[in-house]
Amino acid sequence: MAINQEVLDEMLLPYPDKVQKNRTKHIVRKNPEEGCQQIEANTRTVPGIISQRGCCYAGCKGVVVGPIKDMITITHGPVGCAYYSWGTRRNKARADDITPPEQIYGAMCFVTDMQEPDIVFGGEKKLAKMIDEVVEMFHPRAVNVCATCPIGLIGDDLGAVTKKATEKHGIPVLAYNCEGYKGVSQSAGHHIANNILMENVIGSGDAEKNPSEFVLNLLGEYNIGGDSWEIERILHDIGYRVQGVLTGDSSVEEMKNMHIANLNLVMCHRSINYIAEMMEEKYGIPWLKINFIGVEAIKKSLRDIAQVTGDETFIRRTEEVIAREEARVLPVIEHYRKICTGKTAFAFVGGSRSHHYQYLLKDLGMEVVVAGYEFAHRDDYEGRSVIPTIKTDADSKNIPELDIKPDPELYKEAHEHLNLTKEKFDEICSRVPLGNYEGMYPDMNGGTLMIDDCNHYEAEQLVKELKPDLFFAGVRDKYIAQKMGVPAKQLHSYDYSGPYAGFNGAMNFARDVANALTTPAWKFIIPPWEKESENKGDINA
Ligand code: CFM
Repeated sequence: MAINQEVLDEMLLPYPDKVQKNRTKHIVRKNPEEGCQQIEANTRTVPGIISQRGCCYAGCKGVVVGPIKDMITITHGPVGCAYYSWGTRRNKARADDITPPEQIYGAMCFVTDMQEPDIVFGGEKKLAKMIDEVVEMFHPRAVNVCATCPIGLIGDDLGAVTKKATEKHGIPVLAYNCEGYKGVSQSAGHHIANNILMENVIGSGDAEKNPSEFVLNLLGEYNIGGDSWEIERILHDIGYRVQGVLTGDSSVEEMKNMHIANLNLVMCHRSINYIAEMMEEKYGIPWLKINFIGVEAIKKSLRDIAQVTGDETFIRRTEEVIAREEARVLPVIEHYRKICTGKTAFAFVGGSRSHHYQYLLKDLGMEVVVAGYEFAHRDDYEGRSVIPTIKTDADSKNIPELDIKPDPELYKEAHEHLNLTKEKFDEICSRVPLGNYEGMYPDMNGGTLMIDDCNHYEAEQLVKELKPDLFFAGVRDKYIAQKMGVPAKQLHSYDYSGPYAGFNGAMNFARDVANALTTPAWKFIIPPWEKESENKGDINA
C-alpha cells in the first residue's frame, strides 16, 4: 500500500519550521526508482517532542548486561532507575550444568539507593560497602556496576571503587560509565557495554576447543520470551555446539571462552555489532548476520551457516531439520495465514526488530506499510556500506572506541577458524554475506514509509490516516493505537507470549496475530475522530 505525500505533509504541518525541517530528514518514503535513499538517524531528538527512546543506562544495564544470569548487576544511583529497569524485559534464564539456581540473580534488584546526602558528599563509600555486602551474601562469580545520570554529575570514580573491589574479592567487578544522558539514546549504552565485556570478559577463559566440534556464538539475542532457547534447539539439532549467547540466558563462565568459536552469528546487529567486529579484529573469527524470525528467514540463515562450514554433513543435516520442522509447522501457519493475508501492519520497534519481523509478516501474507526504529543508526536502515559516510558528531564521540589489535597467541585467519583452505573460503564468501548487513530499506515495498525516532504525535497521526490492521510497538505506544480501535501487539516483550523466534516461534506468532485480528473487542471501540466531541467549548470559557 503506497502512502500519499499529502498524509506526510499534513502530519508535518503543525510543527514549527525548524522542527519540520528536522523531522523531514528522519522520514523516507521509498521510491524504488531511486537507489537507497538517505535517512537521518542516531541524532538528538528535538526537545519537547515525546520520543519513545530510552536512555544510555537502559541500553547498557537493561539490554546488554542485565540478562547475564550469574553476574550481579548493581545500579549505582536512585532507586527509581533500578526499579523501572528491573524485571520488565522478559529475558528468561534457567539453571543448567554450569549455573546452579542459587547463582541466578535476575529476580532480584540491586541498587545503592542514592539519597541527598550521598549526592552532596559523594556515593563511592556507599557503593564499596554495597559491593562487599553482595559478595558476602550471594558469592557471585562477577559483579557489574552501572552508573545513572547523577553519578556522572557528581563525579563518583566508579573505576577506582571497582578496581579496589576486584582486588579485595578476587572476582571481576566491572564499572560501566553508562550515565543516562550519554549519547542520544539507549544505543550509546549498547556500545559501552560491548566495550567493557570485550575488554574484561570475552577471551579471559582458558578452555581448549575440541577440534571435532563446530562451535558457534549467538550474538545480539536476549532470550525474550524464550527466543534463544528455541534457536539453540534448532542449532543443536543440526549438530553445532553453541559456546555462548550475548546475552540471553548467558553465564559469565561461558562468555569467558567465546573466543574458541569458529563463527559468530549476529542476530541483533544494532546492539552487538561492536563485539562482532572486535572479535574479528582480535581473534579473526568471522561473523554472519542471521535472522531467526520467520520460516523463510530461518531457512536462509540455516543454509548460510551450513555453507560457511563447508561441510557436507552439516549441509545435509540442515535440510533434514528444515524438512522435518516445516512438515510440522507449515500446516498450522497456513491455517492462520488465511486470516492474516492481505492485512497491513505498522512496525515501530528499537533497532532491529522492525526489519526482522517483516519476514515473518511476509510469511503470513501481510504488508508492512510503515516501519521505523527508535534508535537505529543509518546502517540499520541503509546497510553497512554507508558506514564510512556517517558523520561522527559530538554525541557519538562521547563513547570510547577501543583500540583492538590481533591477539598474539589466539589470532587466526578467518578460514583457519573454519578449517577451510583460503580458496574454499573465498569461494564461500562469494555466496554468503559474511561480515555484511543489508539494512531494512531493500526489504521495504515502493511507496511505504521508513521513519526514524517516530514520536507519539506522529504515530497517532499515521495510525489515524493509514488505519493499519495491526500496530506493532512497545508498551509506551501500544495504547495510543488501541484507543483508536486498532489492535496492537508488543514486539519488545511480546506482551505475555513467545517465543517468536525459530519454527515454534513462527507458529506462536501466527496464532497471536490471527487472534489480534479476529478479536471482536476492537469493534466496540469508536475512534475519537468518529465521535461527536463531548468537550465542546474552549479553554477560556
Ligand atoms: Fe536489539 Fe533487542 Fe532490538 Fe535492542 Fe531494545 Fe529489545 Fe528492541 Mo526493546 S537489543 S535493538 S535495545 S533486538 S529491548 S531485545 S525489543 S528496543 S528492537
